[in-house]
Amino acid sequence: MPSELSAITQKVHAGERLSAADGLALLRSRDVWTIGELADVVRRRLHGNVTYYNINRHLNYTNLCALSCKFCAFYRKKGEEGEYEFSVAQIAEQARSAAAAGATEMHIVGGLHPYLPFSYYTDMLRGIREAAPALHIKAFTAVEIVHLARIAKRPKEIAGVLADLRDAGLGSLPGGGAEVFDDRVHDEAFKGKIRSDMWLLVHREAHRLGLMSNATILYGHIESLEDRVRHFCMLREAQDEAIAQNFPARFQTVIPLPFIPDDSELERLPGPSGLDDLKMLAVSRLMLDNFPHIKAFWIMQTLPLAQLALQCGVDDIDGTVVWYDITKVGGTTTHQEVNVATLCRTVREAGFVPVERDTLYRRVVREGAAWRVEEPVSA
Ligand code: V47
Repeated sequence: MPSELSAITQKVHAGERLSAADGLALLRSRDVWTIGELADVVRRRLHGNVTYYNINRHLNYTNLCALSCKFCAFYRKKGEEGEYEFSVAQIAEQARSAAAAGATEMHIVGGLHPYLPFSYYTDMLRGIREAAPALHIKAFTAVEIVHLARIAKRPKEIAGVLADLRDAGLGSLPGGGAEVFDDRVHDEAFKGKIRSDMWLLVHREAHRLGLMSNATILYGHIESLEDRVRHFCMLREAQDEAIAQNFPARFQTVIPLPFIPDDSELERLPGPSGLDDLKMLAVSRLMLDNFPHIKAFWIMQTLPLAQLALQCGVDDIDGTVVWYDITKVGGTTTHQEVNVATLCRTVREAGFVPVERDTLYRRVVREGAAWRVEEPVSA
């Protein structure tokens, strides 16, 4: 084994926290098998041989966006070909059909729409609640929450706006919009978006209110390895704080997102390689020792690579998805679906036991068309 990883190996086996320097050494190393094995040690300590999946639906309610992030191929401007926004009735109908097909979660995010009023968002949540009462609504990235606070004319009241959304039916926050917590990268690739301090503040307020959330890191574009490590450390500190303050909720999962260059302003870049993907998932597991779960989002990593990632620290393969517009197969295809049988086969082939979870990582038990949840299956 290369000596550079020996000290880290000892720390992992002793259950010690890795430093930023360790994180950088891991990301710089080409020894992906050792890194994967170490991450597997941690994931088995936490989850044994279980791998989680869920039956969900993604919904991107509009692609109209006030921002023009260079890495993003999803946004459209008013009047541009392909722009859309769904009505509350259309969204409620999608929720009804998702619930009828057995989904337990609806994951909803969209662009920062320049004209829709705040009531559209609360009506959307209430509409889904009415159409599909059992469906968990995981919606709105921190960037959207800040946008909603602005259009509600309460820009300083993030907690109040989150409470209104929660009262209308919001169940948790997804992890999107974090990108990479670095001001240089921010100003170059997603200027106009909130910075790391606001992203973390929104999640802190959510946790204080009892709303669980996730976190992402978008890698493989113009960020450095040091930026990635700093991002991990900032997330880890934020979770330490949520734990120390005994907030009623905290981060559940980190989802490393490989940059997909197609059709974006940064499409000259190659995007990360498969080895980089595996390493990022494994290093996420190793660095984020206070995050219960590491999720591979097969839409972005592809299902075959997500399967391999299960042996490199990943314990969650996300869901059936069905429709996804933010990154598209071949630049155009929004129908991106995998059925439960395929998800389970993928997990079993990798040597793990598939367990259906709900958004809060409770085991889902199905009896015919009905489902219920059991006690939490993990910390
Ligand atoms: O916020 C945008 C990213 C995110 C690109 O919380 C891109 O469970 C790669 O956050 N290449 C949305 N990524 C996805 C997301 C997510 C996915 C699955 C589960 C969860 C969860 C969250 O996708 C955006 C942005 O960071 N993104 N464009 C791109 N070209």
